[in-house]
Amino acid sequence: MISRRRFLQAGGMGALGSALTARAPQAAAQAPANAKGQKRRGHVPVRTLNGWSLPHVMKDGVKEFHLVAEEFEHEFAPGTVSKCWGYNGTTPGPTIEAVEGDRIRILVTNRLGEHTTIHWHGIILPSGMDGVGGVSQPHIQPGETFAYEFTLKQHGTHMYHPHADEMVQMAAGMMGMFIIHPKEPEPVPVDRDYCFLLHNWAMHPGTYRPDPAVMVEFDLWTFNSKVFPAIDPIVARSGERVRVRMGNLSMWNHPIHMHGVQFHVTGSDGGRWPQSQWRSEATEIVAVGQTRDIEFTAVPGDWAFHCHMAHHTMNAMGHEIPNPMGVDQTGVADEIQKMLPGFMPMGRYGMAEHQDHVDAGHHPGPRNTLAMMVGKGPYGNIEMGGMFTLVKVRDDLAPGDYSDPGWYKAPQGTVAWKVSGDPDYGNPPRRG
Ligand SMILES: [Cu+2]
Repeated sequence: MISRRRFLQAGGMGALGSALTARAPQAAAQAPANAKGQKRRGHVPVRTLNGWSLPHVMKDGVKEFHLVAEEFEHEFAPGTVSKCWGYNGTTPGPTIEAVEGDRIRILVTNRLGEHTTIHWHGIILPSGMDGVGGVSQPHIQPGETFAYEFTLKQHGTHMYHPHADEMVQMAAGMMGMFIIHPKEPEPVPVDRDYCFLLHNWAMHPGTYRPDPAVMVEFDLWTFNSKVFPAIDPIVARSGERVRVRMGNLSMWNHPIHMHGVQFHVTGSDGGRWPQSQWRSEATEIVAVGQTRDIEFTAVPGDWAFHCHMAHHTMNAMGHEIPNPMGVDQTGVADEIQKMLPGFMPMGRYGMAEHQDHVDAGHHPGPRNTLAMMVGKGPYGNIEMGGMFTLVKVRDDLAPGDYSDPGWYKAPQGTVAWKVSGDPDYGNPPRRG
């Protein structure tokens, strides 16, 4: 109950928190209350950023899902489309949601030009249902439909992906999340439950298909196959308890960083951890093949939420360019302009000017290729791309409202202000 009271107080609801604490632990164990003191049974459905959950049908007490592996056109953000592979028309495929103890059947139809399988990553099941082509089953040939059927014996944040020509099929976008809710209500319930997958893509500038042979120099870094500014915001009402579940099926580890709070790392493939194992962090590495759940109490504002690898918050860029930092290019620019009339020298003082040049049309760039840094906020260019979104928390948001509330209006006196325009202002100490 201690941490429960702490989170309610952090949300400015101290009085309510004390009242709840006083109201006997056994009631809480039966039907946990949420931040607004309402009793709740069962779980909150997960909210897949830019995605969806797969509906099922009940057949003889079995929850039956149907995934279709296929190719389609996918948009990473307005301005870049690609032929991708995924499930049921989307990358990532739809999130599968079920409850611990469920018997489930998943039909998998292969509409690709080559064979496939699906591996249920982190899920405890019979060996023959594990989906490793050639080991646990024959491959699913083009046109065939296979059934996987097993009983869910655990809860947690899991994933699914092919285990056949993996390098190609995952590079093309085949993956999804598999969320198993616990059978019993959670002792510390959450009000909002988000999930997404981390991935990387070798979408070389000017091309329309991911290159599966690339191992290091990727061009696009995505949350659920979208890049900033096309990634949905994580929206919450002040004081709500928010969980964000992340899975990584890319080829890099991603230190995911959130501004404005110390979140708790509360779970993984191993389910929700005992509260004694929760850790306070500001950045959590989600390693390749891992899942991590973080939870926090929503604090009003617009808060950046991103991978902390700086290149992973950029869109397509040339990786093998000479370093122009500190180089006076004025003489050279005249010469180059004779051959390339649109050429503009850039990067002497840094790269922030890149966004202004692109916005002004000076750098049209290759076809079907997003600018490296994009986005406009209330105070100017955001200069981000890739794995970046915002946590948007407002006092007046209705419970269950996930729509983008626009930009935060900071209370007067709470925004950093300009003191001087003189570079020699003041007397800052310098060592030595
Ligand atoms: Cu990263």
